[in-house]
Formats: sequence, structure tokens, C-alpha cells
Amino acid sequence: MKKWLKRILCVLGAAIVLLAGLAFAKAKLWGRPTEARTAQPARVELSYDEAMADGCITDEEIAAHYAPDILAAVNVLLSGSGRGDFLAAADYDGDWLGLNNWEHLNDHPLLATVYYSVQETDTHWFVGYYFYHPRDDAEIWLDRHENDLEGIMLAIPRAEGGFAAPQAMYTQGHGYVPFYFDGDWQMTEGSRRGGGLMLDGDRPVIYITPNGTLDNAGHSVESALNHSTYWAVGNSGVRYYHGGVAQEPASFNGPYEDNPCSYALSSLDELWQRRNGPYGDDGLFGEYGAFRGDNYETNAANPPWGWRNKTQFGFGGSFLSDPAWTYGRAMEGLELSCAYTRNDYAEWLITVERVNLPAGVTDATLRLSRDGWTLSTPEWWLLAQAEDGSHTVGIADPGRQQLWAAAPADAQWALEIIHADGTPVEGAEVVWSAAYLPDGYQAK
Ligand SMILES: [Ca+2]
Ligand SMILES: [Ca+2]
Ligand SMILES: [Ca+2]
Ligand SMILES: [Ca+2]
Repeated sequence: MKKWLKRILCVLGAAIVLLAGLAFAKAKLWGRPTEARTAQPARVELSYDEAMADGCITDEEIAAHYAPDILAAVNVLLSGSGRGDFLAAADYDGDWLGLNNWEHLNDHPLLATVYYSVQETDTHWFVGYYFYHPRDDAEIWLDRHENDLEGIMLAIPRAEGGFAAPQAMYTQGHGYVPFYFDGDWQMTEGSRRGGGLMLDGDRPVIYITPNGTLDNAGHSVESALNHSTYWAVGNSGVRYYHGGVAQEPASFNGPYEDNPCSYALSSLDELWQRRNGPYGDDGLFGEYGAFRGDNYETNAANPPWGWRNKTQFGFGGSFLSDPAWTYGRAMEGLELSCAYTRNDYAEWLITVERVNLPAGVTDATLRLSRDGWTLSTPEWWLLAQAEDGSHTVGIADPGRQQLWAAAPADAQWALEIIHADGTPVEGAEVVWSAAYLPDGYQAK
């Protein structure tokens, strides 16, 4: 066949696929019954005085005040003509089984739900929001899986008599944790800045990528400021906002602002309380830190306590279990305390007190591992000799002796004293503990 003829046929073929996809999308979208639809609720605005009217501020009130506006891009050529990009609850199909969530996409309403978590130190609140989708879909077979959870973590200074604006946000994608902020803070070596924060009052405005292939897709989350747009037919999208009512989008064609849809907040505890099983076909999770799923890949989606962090000071699950560490290691000058007053999402507290080294050893460092999997790098460990000859241990920071980690109850922790070449230091001793916290951490 002539080259030019081949090219024309290719372009024609692509156009036909595109038009058919669009026609199919519209037929599907507007052909469905809309009883589930309620009137468009107003955005929930909760001031500090309103929250304090009963004398205390609950996690739910904190989550409501900072609840993000979400620009959710929709790729109409994938998954239920775009429905795969609608926010939903993890039990959207009426059960807590992970294995049927890909299959049920088109048989159940996708009522928008956003999960939240709140942790606190002396200086900050850490408020997380999590976005569930039944499918992480893509044009190519390799990039698809059942269930999908992505999220953000805000650092908010605790203020007397009012709500302060978030200072920074981090997200997670493909094992990397980009940070978004506007202050003069610097990133430490090996950490990544994603860009500036977009705020509407105290609310972040974020962008969720649609289903699709490679980095800029698969529901990864970015600040809406200068976000990188995935190619999506007609730039379709929904503007989700916290209206306190879980709705399914009535439309998604055209600009985000034309397609508002309210979401409801739900505590991350809904998922967290299921983290230790039942695992397998009759549970939401297939194992600790992974959703049960069988489409294209097995148990491929992770909740935040299973998210990787490939940066130098990151460790698996630290996104959720230790946000003070995650921020403190990545950003310089944020001045945050690493002493939690409350942390419901850490199951283990690792405390390292001191090391006794034999005379003459000058290259000692430590290695922390869990079930044979190394969490630390040599940069973590700051040894300083005390008056009695022993060495105090700072974990990346001279003043920090503790780490909060997410791991199963039967996790086997090991802390070894090693030489720079990785061999054990004979005759050395480390004083440390790994305490299991079945009910989370609460300062006495
Ligand atoms: Ca209150
Ligand atoms: Ca299900
Ligand atoms: Ca399935
Ligand atoms: Ca994803």
C-alpha cells in the first residue's frame, strides 16, 4: 500500500474510534436513570467558632474545614465511558469484598466519597485525604489493576483561636513523594518539590489525573496549580467539592466548573480497621498493605500504609504512619515537632536509645529491617559520643529517637550495628525497642 494512503487510513481509523467512543460515552451517560441524583447541595463551610461552639474540635470538623476542591479529569475512552474516573467509596457495590470491584463498576452508582485522617503533634495537624476508584485503567494491558487509592497529606500549624492555612502538601505517585508549598523552605537532597500550593481560603485545590497510561495518569494527585494535563477527550472533568452529600456526577463534558458534584467525607478508619484481615477472597485486602484484586494484576493496589517511598529518608507506609518524619526529612525549616500527641495510624513505635561500641570502631552505623526488608540507609543514623562513652543515636535528626511505622502485628524487627561495608560490628550493643500499638499512639 502507498505510504500516503496508509497514513490517511490510519488517521481515518483513529477518528472513527474517537467518534464512536464519544457517541458511546454520551449514550451511556445520558441513557442512565438519575434517581440517585439529589439537588446540588451548598459547599460545607465550617468556621473555627462554629466548630468550637460545643467546646472542642473533632477530627471530622478539621477534615470538613480543610476538605479539598478536586478537579477530576475524565477519560471517556476508558472504563465505563469515563465512570472509572468517578470517586466512590471502597464498598460502593454494597459489600466489603475487593475482588468484585472492577466487575461491578457499571452496575452500581458511584457516589463520591473522600476518606480522611487526622494526626497531631505539639505543633501541627496532619490531615490526609484519600481518593478511591474501583479501577485503575489504562490503554495498555500492563498498566491496569483492580481498586485504586491515592491521596494527599497536609501540614497545618496548630493555631490559638483559629484555623491556620496549610503550609504544605505531599502526594504519592509511583513510589515518589512530591511536596507542594509556597514558602521559602528548601528541599533536602533526594527529595522532590512538585510545585506551588493552590488554596481557596484554607482549602487546597487539587487535580486528579484520569485513567490512562504512564506517569501523568492513573488517578495520581497534584496541586491544581500548573498541573500537567493528561490528554483527555474534550478536556472533560468534574469539580468535586465537599457538600456533605455523596453524589454521582450528572455530567462531565466541558470545563470542570460546569460539572460540580458534591462528595461526603468518611473516616479512613473504615479501611484502616480492616487492615489485618480477613485477607483473601472474602476481604477488602489480600494481605497487609494491599487490596485484594485479580484483574490484570494480583493485589496491585495499596492503601497509604502500604505506599512505598523511594526517597532517601522514606520508608514503606511512612506517608501515613509518620507524616512528621516525612515532612521533617524532606523540607528544611518547617519547624515541626516530631512528638505526636496522637497518632492513630502507626502500629509500631521504634525507639533507639544508645549504642555501646568496642574501642577503636569509628565507622559504625545501624541497619533497621522488618521481616528481612531493610528500611534505613546509612544517612539515617547520627551517632554522638556521650560522657559515659556510649553513643546516643539520632534518627536523621540529633533530637529524634523514635519512628512510627505501619506493619502487621507479627512483624519481626531487627536493628543491627554494622561497619560501613555492611559487616556486623562484633561486641557492639544497641539499646532499643519495638513496641506494638494495637490502638494507635496517644501521648500520656
Ligand atoms: Ca465541635
Ligand atoms: Ca466489592
Ligand atoms: Ca475482580
Ligand atoms: Ca492509581
